[in-house]
Amino acid sequence: MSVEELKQIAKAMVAPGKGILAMDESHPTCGKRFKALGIPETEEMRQAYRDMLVTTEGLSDYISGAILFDETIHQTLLDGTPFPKYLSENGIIPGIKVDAGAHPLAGHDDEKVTEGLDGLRTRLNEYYDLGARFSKWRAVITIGDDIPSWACIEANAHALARYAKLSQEAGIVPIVEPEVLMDGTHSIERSYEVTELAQRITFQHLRNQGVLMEGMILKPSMVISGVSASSRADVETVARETVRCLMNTVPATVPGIAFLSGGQSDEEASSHLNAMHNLGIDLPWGLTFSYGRALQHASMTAWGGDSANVSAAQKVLLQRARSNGKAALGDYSADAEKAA
Ligand code: 5MM
Repeated sequence: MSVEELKQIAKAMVAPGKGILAMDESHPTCGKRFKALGIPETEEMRQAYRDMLVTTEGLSDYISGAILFDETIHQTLLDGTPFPKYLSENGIIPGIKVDAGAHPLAGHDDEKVTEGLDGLRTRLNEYYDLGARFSKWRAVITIGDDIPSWACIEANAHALARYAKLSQEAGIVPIVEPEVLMDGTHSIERSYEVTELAQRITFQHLRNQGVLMEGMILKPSMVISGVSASSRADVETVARETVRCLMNTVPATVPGIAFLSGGQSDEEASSHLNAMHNLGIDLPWGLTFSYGRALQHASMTAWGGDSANVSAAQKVLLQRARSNGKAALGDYSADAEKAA
């Protein structure tokens, strides 16, 4: 695949008013979400659930791409159509999570490094043949009294850069996801400090490995107060600080930035993105969403593992996708969503 094709795919992933559906939960994460709703944690249920998500009529009006898990990219829909084939025939670019999860970082209690580089070149070529045109790798950075350590930031940035270059070599657009967790009591100022550092060092490593800026997407967390902080910054402040951070770290040649929701409520995730588009700042890159929970949670709850609820659950998913699509244009209103 040519550089031009990588650029085109990256651009299509962040087309105006569209974002990415993160439906790449590993078995433990998917199991946790199913268990909380009393849904059996089986392969058949994961297939039925993800079939429900992707067959939502009109989804491609707001969703440009879907990130799949290894199991899903090898699975078929209930009617026998392979997931990647169905997605691309229905206007949604298939993507794939390629990391092997965050594991304890040696010598650094409470910190993690994402693994999965061994054999990655071969896996990427296989995923390309299965139809994947973008990939995703998530690094996890925790804020605490004495963390993150330099070792954690460096190790994760290096792995992200190696992964990104391997993806581009395989003709696949990498989504680079350095997630700074919301867990904790930290202030928004501390969130800014850590997020800016993580992004800055990640881009240093991306450049060191020769990653093509025009052929990648950044998937960051927002600059936001810790979920257990005694007082939490308001929507306007989160939007302003997040954009200020990105302006300081992300080259203007990167075509797009697609946020994770990270445990924010549905309304918060949409309101923050919406506010970023109403700051009166001319943004050099596309700015959109790549939400997992903030797109899926309400829909999964409505579905509850019962095929009788498919159409109700799809309605909920479409509403969340539409709201976030509007937020990506600065046109979202929480009140209008409630009324709908
Ligand atoms: C959908 O969840 C993704 C996979 O997580 P695990 O590897 O832990 O199972 C996750 O990477 C997700 O893509 C991002 O965190 C964004 O999801 P949220 O829910 O934070 O928007």
